[in-house]
Amino acid sequence: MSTFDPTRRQLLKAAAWLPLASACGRLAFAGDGSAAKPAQASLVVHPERLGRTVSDSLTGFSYETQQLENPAFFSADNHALVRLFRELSPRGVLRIGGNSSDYTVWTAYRGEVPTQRTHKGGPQRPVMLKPEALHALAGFLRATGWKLVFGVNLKIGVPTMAVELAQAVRQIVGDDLIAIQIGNEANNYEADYAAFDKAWSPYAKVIRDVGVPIAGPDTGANTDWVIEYAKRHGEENIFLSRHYYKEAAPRGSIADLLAGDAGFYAEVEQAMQAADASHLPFRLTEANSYYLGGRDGVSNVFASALWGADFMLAMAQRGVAGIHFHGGTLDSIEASLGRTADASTTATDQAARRDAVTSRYSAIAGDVALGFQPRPLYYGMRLAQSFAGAQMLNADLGAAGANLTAYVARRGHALLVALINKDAGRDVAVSLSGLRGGRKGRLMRLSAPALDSRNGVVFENGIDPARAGHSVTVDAHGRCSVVLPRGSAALMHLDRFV
Ligand code: BDP
Repeated sequence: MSTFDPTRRQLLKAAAWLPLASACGRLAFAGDGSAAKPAQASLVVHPERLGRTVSDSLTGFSYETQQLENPAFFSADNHALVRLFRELSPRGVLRIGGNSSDYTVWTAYRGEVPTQRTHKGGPQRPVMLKPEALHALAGFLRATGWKLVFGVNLKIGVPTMAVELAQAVRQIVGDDLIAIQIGNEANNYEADYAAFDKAWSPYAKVIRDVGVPIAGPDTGANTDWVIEYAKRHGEENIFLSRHYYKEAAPRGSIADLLAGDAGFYAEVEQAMQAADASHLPFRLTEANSYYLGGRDGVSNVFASALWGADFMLAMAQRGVAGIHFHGGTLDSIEASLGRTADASTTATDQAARRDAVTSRYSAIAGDVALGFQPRPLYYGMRLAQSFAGAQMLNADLGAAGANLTAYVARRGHALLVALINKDAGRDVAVSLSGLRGGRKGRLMRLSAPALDSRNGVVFENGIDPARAGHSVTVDAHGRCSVVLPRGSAALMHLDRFV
């Protein structure tokens, strides 16, 4: 459990609900007189209606190749970052790529490398990737237990350099490498799928010829590319991939982010048909709230935690095997966009200084010099990570008009229920039914003083789920009620459910 400044008014107000809200089976309200009556929602659990199995490696991060220019960043000696990765997931996947991967020169390559033309909005200088950075990265992976997906350059047009880099990654990182991807968001620089395929094929051939596994197409948006790629190259690949951002940063807002993205969910279902037909996992190898570096006051506040938890679980429910939240230092992201980072701050406290050197959407803030700390999004990822390896169950949610989502899964003998109240204006009382009568469990809340809070995020998960949060009991009829204050979430863990 993590607590920062639990002194603000709204948190106290939310806390006033807690003892009553977690008393499953008895629904009572501790309103302060000013709050409207909570929306009355219902969730009917159907233990027999099995959904997808959630991948063990649901949780992922994505960083720019440029981040490797400082080999001390992804290094076993970077204990604070190692700990944050390990505490998030024992089996996560780190993807290295982004715009800077298409501008990367492998310094051990002895062949000719043409000078790359720069474009407005993209990197303005090549990244010089040195072998020592890959050795340090290999140590980081061993220390965290995470695996790697690594992107090599397509745009520069030198397959011989790409294959040498791919081989070096394979040799240095060993079995911790899942796959090499070729090119980042080629939809932004190839005219159409056919042009991409033509440029990509010689790279894929030489990389596969030396026995290094590949994945792709790592397109920024086009789901039709994923489908076409699966048809043509499914058998040669370890997984299929694309990226996701809700919108460009200037168009971002808390209300927009929390509204969800039904259009994208439908696209994911199409991509999953292609993935299932090719028997391949589908990963969102780069994703976050808003591209162009994220939006201050949205991507880095508590709303992003609720969004992140909901997004991960919505994806897991549809069968997506992994979501890689893009982030890293401000300079690495700004450089990927052809901009110069302004990390200056007048703040003297360590937390604010770490925040200032970090890209706006990053789930982890900090750098090697200042150390690292979780951002709100990190806690949302943690909630969703509880579902990794579990079996999703289909449940019927009656949201009573509130912006509420719910996810149910079975893990071993336990039942997991995530309830996410993304509504900024309404508290919600959820009546759960279809549960096993008399079962006991824990309710772990994810909350913060307000949706726009940068600090003060609390997720009551603790190290031992049997003692975390508050105890709950299902009544003899298999019912139980939970009150979720507006802009908050909860994870329920019921023991001996099966
Ligand atoms: C993606 C790029 C990444 C950028 C990100 C952004 O792959 O390098 O940092 O957009 O715009 O398209 O934030």
